[in-house]
Amino acid sequence: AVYLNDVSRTFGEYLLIPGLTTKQCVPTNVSLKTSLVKHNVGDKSSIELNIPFVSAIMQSVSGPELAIELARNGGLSFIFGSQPIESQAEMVRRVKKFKAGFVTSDSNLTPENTLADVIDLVNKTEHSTIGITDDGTPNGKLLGLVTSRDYRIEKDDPSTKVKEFMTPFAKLIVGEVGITLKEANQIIWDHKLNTLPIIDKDQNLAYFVFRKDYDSHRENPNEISGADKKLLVGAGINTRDYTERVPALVEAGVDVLCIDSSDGYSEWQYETLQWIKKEYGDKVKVGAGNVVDRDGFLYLVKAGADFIKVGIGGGSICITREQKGIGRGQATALIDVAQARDEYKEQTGIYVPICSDGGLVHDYHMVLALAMGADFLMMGRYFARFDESPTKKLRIGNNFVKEYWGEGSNRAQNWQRYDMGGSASLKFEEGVDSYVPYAGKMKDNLNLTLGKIKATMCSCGAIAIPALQKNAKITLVSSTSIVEGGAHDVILKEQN
Ligand code: MZP
Repeated sequence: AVYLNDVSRTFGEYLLIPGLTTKQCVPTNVSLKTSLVKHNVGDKSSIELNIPFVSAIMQSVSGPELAIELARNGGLSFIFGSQPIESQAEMVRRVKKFKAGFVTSDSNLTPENTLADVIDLVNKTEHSTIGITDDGTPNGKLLGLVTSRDYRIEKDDPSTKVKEFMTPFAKLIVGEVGITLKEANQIIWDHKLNTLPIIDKDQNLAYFVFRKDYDSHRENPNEISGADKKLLVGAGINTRDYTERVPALVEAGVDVLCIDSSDGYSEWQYETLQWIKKEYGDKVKVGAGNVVDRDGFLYLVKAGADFIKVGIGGGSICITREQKGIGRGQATALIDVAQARDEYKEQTGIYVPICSDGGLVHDYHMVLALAMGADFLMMGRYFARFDESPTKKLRIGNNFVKEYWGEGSNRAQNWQRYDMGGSASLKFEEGVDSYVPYAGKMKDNLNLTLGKIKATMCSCGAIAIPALQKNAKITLVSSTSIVEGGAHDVILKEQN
């Protein structure tokens, strides 16, 4: 046997040491953008996420409702694969069909409306404008505005209206269609305008942001916000039926696939990756895993994986370590794989993103995982607690809970995830069926979590994930210093 000398450690055994917080290091300046799939060093990844969160490939987590909400918030879900091919493809289609039309405060549109509905409303409504931003949020870059037709000045028809609306502020933003809606609305408010023309010099087009009701926009310069954009969605696959499942998912419009297995260092995964790359070349992106060391990482990268998922036995519902005695502390696994990834990058000029999967309990664990080299994080328990997860909400005593079961539990019957090439059934359970405390809407929880992550990153002196990965200082903690880190030696007042 080969003995590894490093102890298997997990996130709770580490802390971050603050770096210099410069004046630019404020939470509003922090970008959580991250690469999802491999790319050449210096290039952008062809799929980027605005927040480094993906939801677990699990029946009790990643259905279409959660996928839509997470994508709208800048992350991505992998629709669970432990279901018939057609129903999984239908879930993917439901997410891709969703078009967000965010609208002025004075209309009745909801995010379910299509672009056609938005245009229809704009044409019917006097002086109404709907913005479209690149990420679906008011803070995204403005891609265009749907305005009532009269006010759109076409190339061949330079109407006098342009001149009428030309104000000093128009000059201010000539050629800057890339300002945000928030900024546009702020200019309207600051300069007490009724209308703000935005001129796209290249296109010779003028767009107008209208303030229909001055006072109602007073408090909230985000009122005109916009998006119409297809949402990103992923899907889990297995190493058994991929020749049928992958084409169906691709046909449904899936953006990225991930081979879902508790132990991904296998020839089954190698073959699956090779088949996908042979059939689709680089058009279909696929992640693989899970692995916990450099050997597993290099093997799957060689087979063509676009990202690698790290983690065995750390999931909150997972009993693989107890049942099979395999696994590795999540922090140690991540540090080892991240090192292999960095060496691979030096040797080849290719950056392969890694995903830390499972075992994240506290929000600060997420920052530690990113600092240790993860590019994005997969979570099950975290998302299972929200309204949008597909499971039942129940009342137990005075508390509300939601159901959360592992893919290795008898309930999920996902034998493919634990398949060692034998017969088609689950031999023994590797996961439990459980409850998690109900936590309300995803959006509210995400805002709090992301706020904490940004604040911690500022303490570390980093306003972007790559800078955190490069510069974070991480220390091991002793068990006595963990005690020191909580409230101690005081008598806590009772909380009502
Ligand atoms: P967590 O976020 O709940 O701690 O962990 C979620 C992860 O646990 C999943 O992404 C998956 O890798 C893993 N998982 C899912 N089901 C089981 C199981 O039944 C499991 N053992 O380990």
